[in-house]
Amino acid sequence: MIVRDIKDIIGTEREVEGPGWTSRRMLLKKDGMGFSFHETIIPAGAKLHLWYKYHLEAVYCVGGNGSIEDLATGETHQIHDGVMYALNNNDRHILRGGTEAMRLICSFNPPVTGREVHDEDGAYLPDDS
Ligand code: 9YT
Repeated sequence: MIVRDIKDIIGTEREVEGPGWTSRRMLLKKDGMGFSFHETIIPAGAKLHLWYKYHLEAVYCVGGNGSIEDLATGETHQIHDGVMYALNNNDRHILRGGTEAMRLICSFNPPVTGREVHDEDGAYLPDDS
């Protein structure tokens, strides 16, 4: 069994930051679950162009607010505590922070391996190990 407290992840190599996001990677590929599991913080007012070409991602909001724009349809969905979105078609999207920091629980399949950050398209590169 794996039991981890977010307090023991903050400030370690499992905490990764990029422009407009901080990701605390509670489960990685090496943990052997077949998916990775993160807490992600998106500050108020952030704007992220994302396109996980090589991963599927599910995201569940547990605090704060923001929105996601589906670039295939132009639709924008509001995000707040209790809302989940799943990028089941490797969907290109814009994630926007709202009026207060969003706290998101995210899972990636295949799992993120460590310290991935977004490339110029907003993707994490595939794991070729
Ligand atoms: C929601 C989202 O994709 N934010 C960017 C960071 C990512 N969730 C991660 O690596 O935790």
